[in-house]
Amino acid sequence: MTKDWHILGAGAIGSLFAASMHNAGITTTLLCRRCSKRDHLGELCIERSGGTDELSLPVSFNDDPHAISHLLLTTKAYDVRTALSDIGHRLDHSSHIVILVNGMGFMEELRSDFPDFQFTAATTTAGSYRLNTNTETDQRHFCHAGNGLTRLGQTGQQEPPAWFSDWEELTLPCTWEENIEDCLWQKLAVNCAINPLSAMHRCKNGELATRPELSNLVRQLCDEIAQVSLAAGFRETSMEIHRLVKEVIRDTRNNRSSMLQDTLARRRTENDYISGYFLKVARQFNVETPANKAVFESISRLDQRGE
Ligand code: KPL
Repeated sequence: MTKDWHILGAGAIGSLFAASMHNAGITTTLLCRRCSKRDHLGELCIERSGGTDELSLPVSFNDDPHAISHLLLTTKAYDVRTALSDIGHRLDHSSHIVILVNGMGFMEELRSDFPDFQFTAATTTAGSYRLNTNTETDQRHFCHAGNGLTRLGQTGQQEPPAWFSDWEELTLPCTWEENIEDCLWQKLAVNCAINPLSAMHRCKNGELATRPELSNLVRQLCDEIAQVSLAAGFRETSMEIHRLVKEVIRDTRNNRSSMLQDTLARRRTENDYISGYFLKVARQFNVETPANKAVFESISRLDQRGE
């Protein structure tokens, strides 16, 4: 058993896992770029239907020299590379690094930047969002909206490593996946169909099913996603994408997608690592994807204007 994890990127998902690890008796330290040097504890408040968790976790600063044995990284997709290089001096080939980030494309970047490091990819359907919008303060206040399922894996590693026993103790359900690439692609595919449309139309996920003009667009996106998935060898996603997207829209009907939350907060979106990555794969296999290209370009324009 490991019992010692650092969390880099304690936003909505990172904080949820930090709280869950702490509650499971794991020594959990928040890595901090922004909080003030005077504070040595990170205050977390997580509301859920069964009650509220208020925790104070130890904080470590990126420039601290101490080695990190186990790291969970939960930043935005476009921050992954810089975030990891900021603490690169605290990691080595024996560190275990779990990357739980929306989108795809950054693992390739990390493997080329840090060829000796051991990376585990993860994807989650757990729901959490920030309740206080002032990210400049050290206070972190979130709503835990659903447990979902968190899937972890390493290409070519069928059996879970010893440290995975820590994750099995969490109240958040976690599984080790033999074929994590399929899971990552499936999540990407669902995000491609939901996130850009919900952000462009500033609507909750459920409206993508109830407004006929939007449900037609969802269908067009899914048709293209099915073709690219088949060409890229993701047969199950290709067969299931229409059903999957309908289910996620139904199950998250009252949620604002992460991309809509980013645009409402005038933050950069993860468009390049969601639809952008998808379009790259489509080009590789010479599949035409005009609907996905159009939504990618709309969100890029929003990103450029900072809207
Ligand atoms: O993962 C999501 C996101 O918002 O990024 C979905 C599944 C679309 C739920 O909102």
